[in-house]
Amino acid sequence: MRWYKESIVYQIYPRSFNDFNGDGIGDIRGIIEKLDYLKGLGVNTVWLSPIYDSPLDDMGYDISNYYDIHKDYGTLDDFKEMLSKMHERGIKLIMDLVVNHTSDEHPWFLEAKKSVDSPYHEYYIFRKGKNGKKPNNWKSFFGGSAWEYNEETDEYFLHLFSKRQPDLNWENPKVREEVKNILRFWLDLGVDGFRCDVINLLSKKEGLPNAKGLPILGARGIYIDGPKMHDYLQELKRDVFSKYDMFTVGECVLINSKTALSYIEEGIDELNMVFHFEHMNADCFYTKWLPRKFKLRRLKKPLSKWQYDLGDKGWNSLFLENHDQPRSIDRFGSLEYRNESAKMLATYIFSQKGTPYIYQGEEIGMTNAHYTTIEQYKDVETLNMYKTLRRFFSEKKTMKMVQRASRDNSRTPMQWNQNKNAGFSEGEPWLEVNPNYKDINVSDSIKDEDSILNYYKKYIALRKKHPVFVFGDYREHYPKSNKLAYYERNYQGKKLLVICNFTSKELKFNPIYDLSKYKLILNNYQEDEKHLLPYQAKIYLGES
Ligand code: TEU
Ligand code: CA
Repeated sequence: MRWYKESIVYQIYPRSFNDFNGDGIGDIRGIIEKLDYLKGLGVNTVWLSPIYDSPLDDMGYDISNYYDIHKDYGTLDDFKEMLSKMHERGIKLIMDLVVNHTSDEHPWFLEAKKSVDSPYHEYYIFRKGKNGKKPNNWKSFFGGSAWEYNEETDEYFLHLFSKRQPDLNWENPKVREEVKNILRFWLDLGVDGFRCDVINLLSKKEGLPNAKGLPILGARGIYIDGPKMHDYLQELKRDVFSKYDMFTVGECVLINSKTALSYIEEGIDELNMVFHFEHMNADCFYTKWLPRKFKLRRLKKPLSKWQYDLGDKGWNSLFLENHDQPRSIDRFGSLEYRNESAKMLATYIFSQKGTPYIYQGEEIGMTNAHYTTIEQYKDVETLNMYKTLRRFFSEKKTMKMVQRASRDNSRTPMQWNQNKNAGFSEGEPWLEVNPNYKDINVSDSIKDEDSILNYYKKYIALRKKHPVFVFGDYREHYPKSNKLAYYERNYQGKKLLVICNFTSKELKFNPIYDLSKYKLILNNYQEDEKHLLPYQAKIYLGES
């Protein structure tokens, strides 16, 4: 099964993609309307963020029915139609699998919390308090304790995310059977794989011991990459994954390449690849809420490490954006050189070895929301963090932090054209459109030869044409430079040179190879000088 290696994935955040019926919320019919757009871009796989029934406390990452579509998005019939229209166009679909936790409105949890005698009580993780305190010191990823009191049983339940997202008890074989049934249901409908939400949190260490050291970081081996992770994944593989032509990408919190290999190494194949976040610290300390200045080395170092460590043993996933991360131009590129830096960032990340993941809007260079009041934000993490930060900082300082780090930065509606609401919706959008849609939108990008979008198209076409993009091994040059990113890829006698200027100044460099023997196959400028122009990116192809 190698098709996932040749996949170019496009992530759709359905609520903000395209609204068909004018209620201000993106929907499945809206996606169907844009399939030709995706086909034209050249992507061959779509990852759809959750569209299941949900009270939307965490915008769908809190599921109340795994077998149905949220009415905001349409019906199961709409879904089937979308899937078959994707397949007709040679586009595969991977769904989001969110099974570390459910919604607190899932019928299992509604039963579970009623009584310790309920058969569903064991579906979740309930514990008595200790001496009037919470059962242990575990922290939620969204801030505060990971325990919430449940009056009916005089116990606490565990929630590693919002208190409306109780964690499932994977120790319970019934829970694992439920998950397998969910998987089979969607696979039998024809779905081609799953992006597995926070999959490395499933196993909680027996006895639920206190985490030591820093919050969350100290949870490694306790509830991050816990002791039974391999057992659970092996079981899913044995009973489900191995029976279908599909792939999985596991979202793995705080994972390093060594642990990743223990899941994805070829031959083990518990998962096909993982998302890691080490390079997301290039402009912060472990969390976006602790910012620091962007340094290129901090981006290159972890990415190169993963390239070398996975080598030909495991497969990488390549991304700079998703629905949890602010926009990459604001973080690693330049708003002043938006066009050039967006193209450069794409060239840099997607030419490494692995499967590219493009997040909606990245291909037209969308930027952060920068709302001015907290009322404009909708994301639960943002609202929680706002409250926490406000205790320590002024309104102005807090808002600055929110503007920089909020997940809503990448969740603003997709900018299709210059019409009302950027062509996203006829109604009032659920989240405000970024006013820069007059300048940044799909329709104008299609017409402009020099647009980011047209560069993406060219790039994707090249990638499909030359197998060295997919299979070539990776070797980095000038790893210590904070200005230049330069690496080569080699495969079956072909060599690619990928050269990127991460600064707003002209940059001289020694190209190492005699470039006159290479063909310049991609360049984000018309100019081709010896030195690099601001945010210039070039790819050369030659013989090894
Ligand atoms: O995110 C997991 C995750 O690690 C988040 O805590 C992430 O670090 C955070 O969003 C950064 O701000 C996944 C989903 O991608 C996210 O949207 C969900 O909220 C979360 O799981 C819970 O399901
Ligand atoms: Ca709608």
